Amino acid sequence: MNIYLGLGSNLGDRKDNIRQALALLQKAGVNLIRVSPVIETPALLPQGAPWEWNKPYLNIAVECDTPLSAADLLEHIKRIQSELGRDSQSRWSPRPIDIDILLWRNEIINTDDLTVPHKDLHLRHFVLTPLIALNPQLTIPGRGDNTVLQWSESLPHHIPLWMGILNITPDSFSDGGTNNSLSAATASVNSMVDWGASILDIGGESTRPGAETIDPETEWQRVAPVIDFIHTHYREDLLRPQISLDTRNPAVAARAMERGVDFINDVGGLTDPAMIDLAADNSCEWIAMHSLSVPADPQVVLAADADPVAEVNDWIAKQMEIWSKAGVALSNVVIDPGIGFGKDPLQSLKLLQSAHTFRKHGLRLLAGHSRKSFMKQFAGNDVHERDMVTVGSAMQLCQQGVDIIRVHNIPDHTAAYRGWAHLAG
Ligand code: A4P
Ligand code: MG
Repeated sequence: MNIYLGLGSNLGDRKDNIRQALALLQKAGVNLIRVSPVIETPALLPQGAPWEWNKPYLNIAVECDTPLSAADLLEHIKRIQSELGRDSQSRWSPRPIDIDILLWRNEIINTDDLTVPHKDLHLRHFVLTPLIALNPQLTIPGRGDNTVLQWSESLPHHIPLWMGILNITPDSFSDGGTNNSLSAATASVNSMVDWGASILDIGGESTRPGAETIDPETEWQRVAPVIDFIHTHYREDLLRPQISLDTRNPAVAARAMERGVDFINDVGGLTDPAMIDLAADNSCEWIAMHSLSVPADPQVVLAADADPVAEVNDWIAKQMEIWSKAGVALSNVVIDPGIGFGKDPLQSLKLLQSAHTFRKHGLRLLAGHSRKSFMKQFAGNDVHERDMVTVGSAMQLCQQGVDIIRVHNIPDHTAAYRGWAHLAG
């Protein structure tokens, strides 16, 4: 096990403070292995704090290594915090930067200056969400066998990561031309990141009911420029967004991994043997979606009297055995129950209502319910209305502990979440 640090900022240019702190840690001899997505969370405040302190934090976790001792690293941390303007001595007052040592390999450290593992990490959403994104199966030395994912289940809700949907299909853009599509896509990338998306899900093949299948080369030509744009634009940024490629095609997935994507969002459910081989041979993360047919075929659905929750749970258990045998690291797999893929609207609704049950397998969970037809009896086709229904459902999914929520409209979700989270505790 490596070393894990937690960084938080709720004063000034919060993202830039975290970037600067990471750069200064590197200069001090810390080798950054992986940086988690950035999350925004309400401030955890001491009793009786002035109301002006209630400023949301940005938090991340980093996996790293260093030849420094823990005591020496703490000295560097104190120096870096003061270099970045941390001066107040008041406990938990707003700060440009806070750096905590969360985990130090498998060690337990208890000195006057240092308590590692950090004393409250198993109780804090804003630490658990970034750690789960790095490795959901991390355990906390001295606290038994529970993984960070299991610790998060004991809390009343879980902070999700927002995944923004970016469809690079001809009918997604009214003007349709290649250059216009790329400039529209790159503008969407930048605004989604600014609004708080951690992951961008790029899709070159439509899987909606009635969609035509396309050849792998056409699919690749659609998505590659957007992947390249994100790489170029965020090359120097330690807080870059993660890239997910929405594909069920092994040839496209392989090319995307060579280009450097973080996730393959496989609507084929990681069932194609060629996909399983790729997942076993790479450290890329994999979203495995349950489906009965892709593109979604309204005629191919679970039996009317089937229990969709039991069906998906059985499928997950069966697939986990197959993946393990094939050498896929289960900590890299994220489960998606596949809303609308082989389920009628009521079955899809049932899956969303019971989403938390899928997390019992120890894997992360993604929900992709945005604007889908499960809402057709209680929402019209107007995009704004569908977005509002999507937002309302998403807040309940936060309550259930869903790890990644895949949506079209990022600003509506991050704003609604900010309100919901301040009351959720
Ligand atoms: N110390 C002991 N153990 C550690 C450790 N594992 N890592 C000592 C770092 N330092 C450790 O810490 C005070 C002293 O704790 C250090 O000098 C060191 O000797 P500090 O960072 O200077 O002060 P602090 O942060 O005000 O106190 P503390 O107890 O570390 O608080 P936390 O746990 O850092 O909580 N809300 C949100 N949403 N997000 C946040 O990140 N952070 C805090 C601070 C409160 N609310 C928050 C967040
Ligand atoms: Mg601290």
